[in-house]
Amino acid sequence: GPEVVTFGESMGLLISADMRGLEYDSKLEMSFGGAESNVAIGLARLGCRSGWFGRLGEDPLGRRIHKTIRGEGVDVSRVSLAGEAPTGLMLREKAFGRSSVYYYRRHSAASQMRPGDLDEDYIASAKILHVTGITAALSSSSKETLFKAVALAKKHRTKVSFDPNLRLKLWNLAEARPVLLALAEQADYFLPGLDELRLLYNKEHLEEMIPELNKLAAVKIIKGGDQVTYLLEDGELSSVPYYPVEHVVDSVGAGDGFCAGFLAGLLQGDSHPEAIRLGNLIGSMVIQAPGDWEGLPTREEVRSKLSGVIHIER
Ligand code: KDG
Repeated sequence: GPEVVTFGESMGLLISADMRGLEYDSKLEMSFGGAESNVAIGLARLGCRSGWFGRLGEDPLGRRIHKTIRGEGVDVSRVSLAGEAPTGLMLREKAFGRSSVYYYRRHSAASQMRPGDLDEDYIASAKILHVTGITAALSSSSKETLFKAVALAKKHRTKVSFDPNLRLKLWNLAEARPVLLALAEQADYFLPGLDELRLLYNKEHLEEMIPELNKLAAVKIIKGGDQVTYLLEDGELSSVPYYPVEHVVDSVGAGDGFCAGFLAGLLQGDSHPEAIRLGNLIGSMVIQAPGDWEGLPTREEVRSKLSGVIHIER
């Protein structure tokens, strides 16, 4: 089975490229997104065995998403195309240069995920379970499913990688904070953005948050520092510099690209700093192409980019 399994909601995505946005545009581009399937696709492109599962509607969007993720080499054997609810949808615009997203996902198929959907052996046989906080925001049953999946992973000593992915359009900070912190306490790898930590700990500077963060058993990897990713492990804070990016095309999905690179690094036995460096590289490459996952690089693209400096030998 897959080395890394992940699950969550993936949705159709309609994008307005018109600079005045959805209110005026008359033609939209079609794709799909989902933080967890973005990571699964990134891992597959780097040559890792990844699996993604979740509930999709028995509808054109659901079938399209299912086939595309499978076509990327991700194991989708545990995906269920449920009939009773539609696949979720997002609309995105870049009106006047600012990227905004509008969700049409309430009561979607994914929100009806329940703990009974989980395949214990599938999680038990993986090395890593990657999950994000979005799944806890969808519904009480999907939140229960997330906590159950984490419990199953810990029971079978499958490592838990947790990206809080705080989406304030889905729930408010008062609801999200206790749930995300409870998940962080159970993670082996906690992958927040610095801005997310500012909201979760209600503090401005990373130094002020260190005492709280040190209480977490997880290896803490903090994205979105000033041109660096921080590593906080056993009370030691260090940082790994970003790769310079000349032109950012689309920063959505950067965090998922980072996670894919970091997890791929772990799977090939990299040290934490080296795995973070690979995460920084993948993140820097995915934002130089449009789409949430379309720009995720293959192993070959990484190798040629680095002219053989980092070997991704499987
Ligand atoms: O990280 C990018 C994801 O957020 C995007 O692909 C869609 O999962 C998504 C969400 O809930 O915004």
